[in-house]
Order: sequence, then structure tokens, then C-alpha cells
Amino acid sequence: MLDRFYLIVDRVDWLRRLLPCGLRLAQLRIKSDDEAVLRSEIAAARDLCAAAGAQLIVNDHWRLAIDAGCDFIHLGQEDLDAADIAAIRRAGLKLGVSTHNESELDRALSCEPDYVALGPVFPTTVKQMTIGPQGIEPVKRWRKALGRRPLVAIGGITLERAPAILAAGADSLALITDVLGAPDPEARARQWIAATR
Ligand code: 3NM
Repeated sequence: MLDRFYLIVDRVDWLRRLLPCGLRLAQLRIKSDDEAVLRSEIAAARDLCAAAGAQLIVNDHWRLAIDAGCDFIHLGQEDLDAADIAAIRRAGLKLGVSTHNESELDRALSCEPDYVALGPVFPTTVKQMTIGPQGIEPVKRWRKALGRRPLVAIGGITLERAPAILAAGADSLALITDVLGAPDPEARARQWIAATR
């Protein structure tokens, strides 16, 4: 089972700060091509999360995640084109996949993912999206389509919006700005943990 509070970070320093607050589910999403930096950030994140009893999910860099002995990756639709799903499975890693419409959902399900992410539920400032905010309604549709497979909602999620998204059927809420952009990220993370656990 995924924790309901799923934080996405772009550098390992955030994990140093927020794992001690009780964070249990983190995605390392680094948009860099510098392999040395990536390897050292992934290794540090792996060790920090293991020590804290938290689940680390590595975005995109599946070969490096396998090399580092990580056990969970996340792929966007573009990443899926380049990824070798069979190799990822052979290496024993779990897999989460992003989706934004029904055809992407079909494609994701053909990979037998360990969760499906749906976004953007609300407007997001982090990522240039080709699709506008979808609102709560698709969360209910995805819930039905997924059966027991875990559903992660993403995009513009705040603690205030969390109850409605969970009520619509999301198992876990992935977010960046509501915590990392808060005046006091540690305090905001603690609020999330208190409200969702
Ligand atoms: N993927 P925030 S939305 C990384 O819809 C990402 O696939 C999305 O950040 C998708 O919580 C998004 O600040 C950004 O909106 C999430």
C-alpha cells in the first residue's frame, strides 16, 4: 500500500529535511542529464529512505535505479517509449505510470503497473501540461477502471483539496508545491502527515 501523502522532490536535500518529519513516500524527480549527479543523488536518496523506513520511487532514470538497487520507479508516458519494461520487471522493480487520458490509461494498464497516476487534477505551475486541469470527475472514472490497483492523483493538490480527492477514490496524493513552496515546508509536511495517517 502507498502512503496517502506522496511527496515529489527534485533534490536529495529535501529528503534530509523532510524524512525526519515522518515522510514515508517520496519520489526523486531530477531533470538532469548529468549521470554522475544523478547516480550520487539516487544513491543518497536510497540510503536516506531506507534508514527512515520510507519508500523511494525514482522518476524516469530506470537504468540508474536498477544499478543503485532501488525497488520502485515512476515513468511518464514519454519515458515509457524509451523504457524496457521487461528489464525493469526482471530486475524486480515496481512501476508507477503517469496518465492524462483514457488512451494513456490503456497503455499504462498494459504494463501491469503497481500504481497509476492521474493528472493534472488541478492547475499546476510545475509542469507545462498539454491538457488542462481535469477536476475530480476523472478520479472516479480511473478508480472504477483500476479496480484494486492503487490510484495516485497529481497536479495542484493542496491539503485543503485532499479530502475531496481521497473521497473520489484516490489512494495517494502526489504533490510538490503545497509542501516545497510553503513558507515552512517542515510544518506543512507535518500537517499533511497528521491529516492523512
Ligand atoms: N506531473 P504540483 S502534474 C510532475 O499531471 C507532475 O502528470 C503531473 O506539482 C501530471 O503539486 C505534476 O506543484 C506537477 O502541482 C505536480
